[in-house]
Amino acid sequence: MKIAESDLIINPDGSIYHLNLLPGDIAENIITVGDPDRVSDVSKYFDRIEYKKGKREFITHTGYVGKKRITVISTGIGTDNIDIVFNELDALVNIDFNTREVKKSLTSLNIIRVGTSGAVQPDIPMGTILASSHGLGMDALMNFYLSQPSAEESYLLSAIQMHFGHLKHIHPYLTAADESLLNTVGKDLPKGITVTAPGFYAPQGRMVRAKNAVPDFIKLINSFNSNQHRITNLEMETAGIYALARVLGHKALSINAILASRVKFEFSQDPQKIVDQAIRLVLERI
Ligand code: R1P
Repeated sequence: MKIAESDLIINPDGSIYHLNLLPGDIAENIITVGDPDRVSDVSKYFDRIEYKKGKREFITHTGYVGKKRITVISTGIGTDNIDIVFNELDALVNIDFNTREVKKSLTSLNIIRVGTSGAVQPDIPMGTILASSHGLGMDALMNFYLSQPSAEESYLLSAIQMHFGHLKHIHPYLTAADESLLNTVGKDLPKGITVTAPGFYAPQGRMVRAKNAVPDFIKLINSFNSNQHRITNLEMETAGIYALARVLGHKALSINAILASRVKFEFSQDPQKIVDQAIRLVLERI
């Protein structure tokens, strides 16, 4: 079936609408970062850069580490941007831009987020590099896609919803990391459920001037415990990445550089160093 020109927008030069990339421009191993400036912090470790492209907050560098072709792309902040990046990355490999039809043989990308995050458990200090075992989305993205959670995911999500009790107006979604990436790239790293928030301030329990509708948000999330599963950290993309990767048939893992402790009220004096460690770890293991 032909995909409408209004549904999949291709620029006059044959590139995909927002990412400004041509099919063939992306590798099968993809690193996503939030901050556009972090793209060159990753690609400076490439042995060779094939090209640099970009539009808006979506900056892409593709190159090689040894013989491995890798693409690093910035998503900007939030799951609304993840919606754009994941649908367009998928289209680049799985839709024939000439016929506008889904290809017969589909490609599954390996997608690893290298992002920053705040810890909500006292035993996870700043400087930790943490792999998200699951993404718990508090945003609305997955209200708009059909997805089929596994039995384990459904069980864990129900346990979390019971724990959240009074927060009946929030309908979270939960997706596990790709197991093979979790056991390779994420091997021997601390792991836990990552909460993906639809904002940075009240949606992550921060209090500045506006009044928060959910009191003691950090306590509410860090006191959850079921079958060894606990919530370890907060950020703004992982749940969308895991859920859309699942829907589209890609593999995803989120690696978090812990820059803040939300329970010790601390923020790192040297965030760049922690992020650099996470970048190097991922490049060694990808
Ligand atoms: C908020 O400051 C941003 O930082 C975190 C959050 O997920 C959000 O995108 O990740 P990045 O540093 O990867 O952007």
